[in-house]
Amino acid sequence: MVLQNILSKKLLPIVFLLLVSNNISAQKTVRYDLYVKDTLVNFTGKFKRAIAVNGQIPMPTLVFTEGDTAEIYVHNLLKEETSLHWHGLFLPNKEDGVPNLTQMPIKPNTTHVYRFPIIQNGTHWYHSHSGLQEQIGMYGNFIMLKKSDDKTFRKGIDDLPTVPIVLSEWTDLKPEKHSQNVA
Ligand SMILES: [Cu+2]
Repeated sequence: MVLQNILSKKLLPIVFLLLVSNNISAQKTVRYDLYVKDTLVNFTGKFKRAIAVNGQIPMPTLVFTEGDTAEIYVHNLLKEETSLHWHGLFLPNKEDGVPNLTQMPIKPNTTHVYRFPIIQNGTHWYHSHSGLQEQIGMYGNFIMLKKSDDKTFRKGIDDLPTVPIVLSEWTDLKPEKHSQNVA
């Protein structure tokens, strides 16, 4: 009798709530960990400072499907602040990655988590929004695939294998100096 009471009055609403919340969050959370670190590159015969993320330039290609939740952990291993801006994405303002405007800068040796729903599809890119870090390596592809039940999904086209390509340039000049030269 006591057990039955607990079940009916206390547990059942909880079980019901769990079922409901499970349905709401049925979509996938896709997590990436990005380690931002100083590196040296040699594209011209001289070693120059650059910034690599997970050891690579451009930064890793991030792939999601519309409807996913993006969860991106940014581990700042630099000796300076950083930030990441998701170019052309529809997202809550606080996830937009503009330091001192939509968030505080990511301080050295700290981790910041960007979390936002993917509500569009297409090939975009992401980049640092701090100083001129983008110019020395912090740019990468950001791909949002269509859902397979999307009304506009073209079988045989949207499911073809794709290879993302980033075209970029390098100068041995410090970007701060370079921008003064062209300004
Ligand atoms: Cu941008």
